[in-house]
Amino acid sequence: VIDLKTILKEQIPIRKNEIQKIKKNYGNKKIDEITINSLLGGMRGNRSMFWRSTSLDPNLGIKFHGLTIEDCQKNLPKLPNTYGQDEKIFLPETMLWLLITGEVPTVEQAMILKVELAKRGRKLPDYVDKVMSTLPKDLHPMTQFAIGIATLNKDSQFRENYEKGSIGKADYWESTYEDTLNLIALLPQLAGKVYSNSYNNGQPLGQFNENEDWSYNICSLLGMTNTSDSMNIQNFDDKKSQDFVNLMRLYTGIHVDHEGGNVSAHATHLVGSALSDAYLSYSSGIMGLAGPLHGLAAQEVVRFLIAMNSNISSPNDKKSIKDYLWSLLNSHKVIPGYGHAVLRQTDPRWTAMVDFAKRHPEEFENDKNVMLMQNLVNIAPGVLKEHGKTANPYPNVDAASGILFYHYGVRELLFFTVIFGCSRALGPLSQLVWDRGLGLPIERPKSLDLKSLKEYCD
Ligand code: CMX
Repeated sequence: VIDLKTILKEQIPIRKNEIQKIKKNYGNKKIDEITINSLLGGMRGNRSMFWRSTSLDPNLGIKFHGLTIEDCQKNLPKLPNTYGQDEKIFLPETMLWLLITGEVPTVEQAMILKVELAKRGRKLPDYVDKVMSTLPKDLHPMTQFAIGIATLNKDSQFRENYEKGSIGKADYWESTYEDTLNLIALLPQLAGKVYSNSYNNGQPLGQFNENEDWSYNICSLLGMTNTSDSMNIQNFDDKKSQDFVNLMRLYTGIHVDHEGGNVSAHATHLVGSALSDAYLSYSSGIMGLAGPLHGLAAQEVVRFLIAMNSNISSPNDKKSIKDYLWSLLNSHKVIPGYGHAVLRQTDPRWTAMVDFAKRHPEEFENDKNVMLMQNLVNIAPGVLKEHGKTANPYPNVDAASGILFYHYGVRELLFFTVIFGCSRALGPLSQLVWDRGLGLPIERPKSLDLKSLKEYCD
């Protein structure tokens, strides 16, 4: 079978049956315990959510249906006739197939999905364009993005069918799938619209090319390719243009999901559990991604690297770097880009981004910020260990991602999170299709008021 929807149609009843059996036979089996610390500590580590596709291993990092990032780089197919294709970098389209089906697509399957997304993404509906054009240019890019996504719910097939009463519960997944694909397909257009609204007086910087892939179109709509689709605002030559598109593919391919409990994924899942459609659900995810403790971290790292570089004589001056880090820690500040709530090793997403820089030495050899980013990994973990508080002294993905985009000219730091938001759609929305397919219920944990909490304190 080569069609994603047909595969889903086959898989859903099988998996639904499996889940029903698990519920029937093991429904009362205990998985975890809730302590007062977890209740008051953001439910950290509580095993209380079902998330089908990804799981975070504290040492190996994120796994996509069991595959590490390295596995995905090896196994996800590279597609023929893809603009500037880097043999090591997979397209997010292939990852979307893996997320939804649990299987690595064939080249043919991935090609069909790529073409289908490009078809669905060719034009932003006029009413969305109009709504977004009226937004203040200085409205936060993530607010604009969330508004654009939520506005698309006018076209939600799920919402329309549900209102008409024309579908039963067993069919909910099908229109959710249509909404999901339509939404993911339109994200390059929405991101381009936000970028031109915020930074180019609303004037388009590029156009959508139906023959190209999803990440290429994000770049062309930002005006950042040297092809005829784009204004080429950075004056890229062929190589730089292709490298930037590959960086975008890499970034948007590995940020798709980080299991279910992170704020953007959880918010999408929670709102979706009320049978809100894919657009409303994911706009909530975007609102969460806009928080400084979640999606905004990459910009903090960029500010930190620039500030450090202006305070030290050279990015190779180990002693000054060490002193700078200690001055941060001594004034009770964190070292941005280091540490993680779950991971206990270097984030493999960081490794993938740094590997990109290492494979393009001529591009980055004079970039002081990238140099500093690469040198820090030999210094910061030692400092953090000596400091003695941080559970994980190693770099997370944000330590590398923002500074690479910055290098290519994305200097509008607030916009980084919009690119993150394009990528993060793929995981939580694949889950939403399965939430409907499996008929998962509305989420409704029990909360305790202070009086009830105190009753546990005797
Ligand atoms: N620099 C200095 N101190 C740090 C630190 C860092 N990079 N990371 C953790 N610590 C401190 C914590 O602030 C905490 O101190 P207190 O006990 O005084 O509150 C202590 O070490 C223990 O924290 P932890 O259990 O190691 O980490 P948490 O799970 O509480 O927090 C995180 C995780 C990411 C918020 C934290 O490591 C941090 O603030 N890092 C820097 C910011 C950053 O890089 N954020 C991006 C996160 C990327 C992602 O989530 O995907």
